[in-house]
Amino acid sequence: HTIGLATADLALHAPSQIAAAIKSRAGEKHFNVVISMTGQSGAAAARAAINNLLAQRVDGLIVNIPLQDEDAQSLMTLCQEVPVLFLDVSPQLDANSVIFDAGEGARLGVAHLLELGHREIALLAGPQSSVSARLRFDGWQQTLAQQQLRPVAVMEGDWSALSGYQQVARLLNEGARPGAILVANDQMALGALRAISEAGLRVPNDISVIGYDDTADSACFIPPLTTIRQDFRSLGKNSVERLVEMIYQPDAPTRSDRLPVSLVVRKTTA
Ligand code: IPT
Repeated sequence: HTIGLATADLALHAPSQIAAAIKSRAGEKHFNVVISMTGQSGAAAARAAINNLLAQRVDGLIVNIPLQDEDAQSLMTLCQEVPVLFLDVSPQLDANSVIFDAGEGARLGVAHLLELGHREIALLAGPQSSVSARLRFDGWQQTLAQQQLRPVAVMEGDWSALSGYQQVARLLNEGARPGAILVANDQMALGALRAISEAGLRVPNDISVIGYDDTADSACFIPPLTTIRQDFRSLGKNSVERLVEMIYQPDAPTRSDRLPVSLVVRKTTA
């Protein structure tokens, strides 16, 4: 039996760790995994990746590419009888999915900063073409609004460390001095740490930083990163088990499973 994994850019840390976790759980269940990766965002690239896997006659598909509801719907039609499980879609979508709770992750990050007494908070969001980036951003804004707070600055990167570096370097060059920055992933947080250090400022004494993902390297950043943990091994395990169920019980009802996230406090917040 073969599972097809259609994935976002594997040069990014989170998708590569998710792919590794899927591969490892599939191996235990004696399933092969074939991978089709897209470097671009958008439905056309996702469609090409999925067509490529269908041509290899996979028994089921896991799709870890950010998709709008209507794009995910039309891709399900494309797959016909082959079961599809989505990992990066909105929780409202009527489809089989296993997704992390983005609202909860956003709330945990803001709550941690508020407890430390921060009020001047800047946001560094992921690319707004990504569903998860938008859900995290909306969650930050809503949680701040509940305290009658608004972000002191809003930035957007492309998930890469370099984009985080550039965005935060520009903010600091303009003279802004937020007390804390909420960052939508750990790679951009790594770039943010470099920009803050080059501006002659200290983390966390001058500026606190919170990441998102808790990818394997984040505990080794300087200083070790406070972040929102998404347990990618658990996502890999859950998604393979769900897909195998779907392959053997094609008539089971459609379900969206939510995986919890948690705050990991290290040394970048005070
Ligand atoms: C999401 C990561 O949090 C982010 O860092 C980036 O790598 C993105 O994937 C790439 O699409 S995790 C996803 C399962 C929501």
